[in-house]
Amino acid sequence: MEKTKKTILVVDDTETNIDIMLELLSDKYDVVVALDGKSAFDAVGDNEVDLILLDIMMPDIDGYDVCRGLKADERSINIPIIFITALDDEKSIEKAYAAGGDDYVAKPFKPLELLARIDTQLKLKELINHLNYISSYDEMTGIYNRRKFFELGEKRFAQSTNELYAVMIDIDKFKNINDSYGHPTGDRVIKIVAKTVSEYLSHDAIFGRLGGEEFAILCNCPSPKSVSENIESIRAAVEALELLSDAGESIKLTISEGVAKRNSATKSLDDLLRVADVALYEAKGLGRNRVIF
Ligand code: GH3
Ligand code: MG
Ligand code: MG
Ligand code: MG
Repeated sequence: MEKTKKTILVVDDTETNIDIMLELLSDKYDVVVALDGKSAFDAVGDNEVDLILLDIMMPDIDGYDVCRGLKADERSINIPIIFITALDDEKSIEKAYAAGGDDYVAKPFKPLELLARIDTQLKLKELINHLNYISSYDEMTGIYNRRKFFELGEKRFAQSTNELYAVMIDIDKFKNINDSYGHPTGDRVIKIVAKTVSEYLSHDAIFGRLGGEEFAILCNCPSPKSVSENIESIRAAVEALELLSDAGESIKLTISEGVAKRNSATKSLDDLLRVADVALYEAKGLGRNRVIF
């Protein structure tokens, strides 16, 4: 079930401060408490935290270090952090923002102002999440869009050696599908192909829609044989789909795939995709509905 209340983590070493926060926040938010820096990291790991209220002066790890640590971690980088502290000199405020803090409230604070600042940070976070989503995913299919595919692909290329494969996929004679059954059916076919391919991929494969009815996969695999088998299974699965047009006619659907394996001549992701694209082109030339490795 989707959770209705947002979760706020309150990090403070003084119990009275915690009690004040619980009193102020508990009606509207789920509140999680940490009494020191180490527990703050644990709490972020264990809960889906939406925002953090962070004290600065604490024994062991101070608030600045907690903030730096959380903002350096991919998993917590987008959680807004509001410092809430008795320190109200300019240097401390500057240091808090330099550590990655999103806002700063000095104690004693005005309760309604704090609630408003929390609300603002939560709205900003939602907006950022939404922007991240729409800049990364293809609206029609829900898989990575071209931009995200290349962003993740470049990273993967930099990390992987020869066990990296690229697969280019293109729907065969797709223009005919549009022409015969209409554009909305064409859209439906694109979605079904994306879903079918997804079902055959391991969780760490990078799969994106590069445009129109063209897709690409990047995957690591120790054995070329298992890659070939997997890619062939995808082709066969698409061919076996039983699709009907809106008028009830059976739609014949196939794809062609070109596969490339990284080797010493592959200097970039573009090189690898180019080789896969040449293989795809060959698959088309040989009559489509096939895999060329
Ligand atoms: P081939 O087997 O050689 O790939 O033939 P093809 O007909 O698939 O050729 P091509 O790749 O040139 O055609 C792609 C067509 O896909 C052209 C374009 O009108 C259509 N198309 C591109 N994007 C979309 C989309 O989002 N939805 C629909 N329905 N059609 C699209
Ligand atoms: Mg303190
Ligand atoms: Mg095409
Ligand atoms: Mg095509």
